[in-house]
Amino acid sequence: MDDSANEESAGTGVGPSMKVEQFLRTLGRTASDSLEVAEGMDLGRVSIVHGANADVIWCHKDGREVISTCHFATNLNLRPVAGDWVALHDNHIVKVLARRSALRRPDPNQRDVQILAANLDLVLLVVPIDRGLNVRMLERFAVMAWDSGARPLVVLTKADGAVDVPALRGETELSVPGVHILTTSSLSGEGIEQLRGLLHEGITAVMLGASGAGKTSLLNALEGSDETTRSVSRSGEGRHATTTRKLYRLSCGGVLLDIPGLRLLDLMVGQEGVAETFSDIGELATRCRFRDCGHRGDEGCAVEAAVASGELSMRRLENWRLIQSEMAHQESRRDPSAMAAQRKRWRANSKNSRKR
Ligand SMILES: Nc1nc2c(ncn2[C@@H]2O[C@H](COP(=O)(O)OP(=O)(O)OP(=O)(O)O)[C@@H](O)[C@H]2O)c(=O)[nH]1
Ligand SMILES: [Mg+2]
Ligand SMILES: [Zn+2]
Repeated sequence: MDDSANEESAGTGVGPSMKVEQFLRTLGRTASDSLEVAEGMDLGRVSIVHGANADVIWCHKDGREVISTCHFATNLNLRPVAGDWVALHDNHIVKVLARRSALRRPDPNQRDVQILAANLDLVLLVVPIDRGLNVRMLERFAVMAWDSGARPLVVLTKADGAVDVPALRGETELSVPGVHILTTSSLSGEGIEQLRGLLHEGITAVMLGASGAGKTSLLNALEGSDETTRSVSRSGEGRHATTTRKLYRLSCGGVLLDIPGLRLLDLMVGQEGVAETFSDIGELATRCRFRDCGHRGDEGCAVEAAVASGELSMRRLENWRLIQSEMAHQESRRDPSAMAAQRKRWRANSKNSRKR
């Protein structure tokens, strides 16, 4: 902590650095965040990145709130993304502070991963239910959310156009066990107040969902704002789809990041996220005869027995298998030793299938 802050807390009344503290809380700083910047620097939060510049929200020592367009060098410690906390000096980002959570996807062009948003507490899995529920997509979003290090929350949108909401909620519960579910409509306002209640001060949330899922509409419903939303044409090509990742400070106290819709293949899969999302399969697997059971025709497999008895749906097991193989593929692109391990697994699998 710098000296001026010490002096401030020893003094009386609300001084400038107290104001800075209050301001940082409205930017989503939590009690557990230790966000220290060097003497002479300011602490800010990235709202939006465009090219080699980022809009950063910060607060002058005198308590004035500022949004500056700041330049960052390509050799900065990390490439800033929306939600990052940064140290500023003279309209330059000098450092990106360590992230406590981050939403990632495989980089479309490179072998690396791309960070979509940083320092999150909640990942809203925004899934429309006006044309039924896309369970496959929901499960993948959940995996990605758990992997980010933040907590997932399902937001079922367009409830005004849904036929059987209780049944859809039931299906959702089975797909993402243990995750809280909200049903909303940006049209009728259903569920918006509850969502506001969850997005209070100290919470940073990001909306994860397919294009056209209703993310920007949710933001507008929460804020009474009029950010342009996608108008979906019959061909499915909507105008005004969100194209940038941007941070908004909500009147209910929280911070919300709106990001462009993702496609199925954009999704990142990691071990932990799969374990959390498919905890029911993990639980069943403890009862398989062999500890390394592949749940694919193995003897004494409790997972497949559960499918046979109707306890677990075949669809869910199939999606789990698909995600497993993609995970292996993504890992192998990043790490040559994983590639070797994967080949070993493939060989084992083909042996198993020959046995069958
Ligand atoms: N009936 C109904 N339509 C909705 C609701 N929410 C959004 N829509 C419509 O769905 C379309 C897509 O909404 P957006 O909010 O732009 O979707 P988005 O998820 O932000 O899409 P991208 O920015 O492309 O990722 C628009 O035509 C909205 O009017 C809702 O609650 N009910
Ligand atoms: Mg949008
Ligand atoms: Zn098994």
